[in-house]
Amino acid sequence: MARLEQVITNIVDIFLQYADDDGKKHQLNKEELKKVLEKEIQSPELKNQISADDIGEAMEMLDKNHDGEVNFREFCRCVSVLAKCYYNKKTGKGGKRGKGKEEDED
Ligand SMILES: [Ca+2]
Ligand SMILES: [Ca+2]
Repeated sequence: MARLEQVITNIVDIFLQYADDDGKKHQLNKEELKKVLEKEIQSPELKNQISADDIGEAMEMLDKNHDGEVNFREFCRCVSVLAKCYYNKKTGKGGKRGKGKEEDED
């Protein structure tokens, strides 16, 4: 499979694997979110981006529609925040400001 296709299928597969584990299907509750962040993200730098050490805080940040769970759309936003963090690190852009916020101005 092409690399980008692998990324896409991985994102969907990872989400569904954890989201369908318990409670509502296709929704990550707090426990499920905790497992994803524990098992699928290792780098402390990335964990910090989404406050992964404090599951309540991470949930609050990711749960944009405030229904107490993380749906696929919210999960994608999370992946995109992490990708941006890695991109900024690699290109030396961004710096410390704008923690997880969606600012694109330079
Ligand atoms: Ca669930
Ligand atoms: Ca939600």
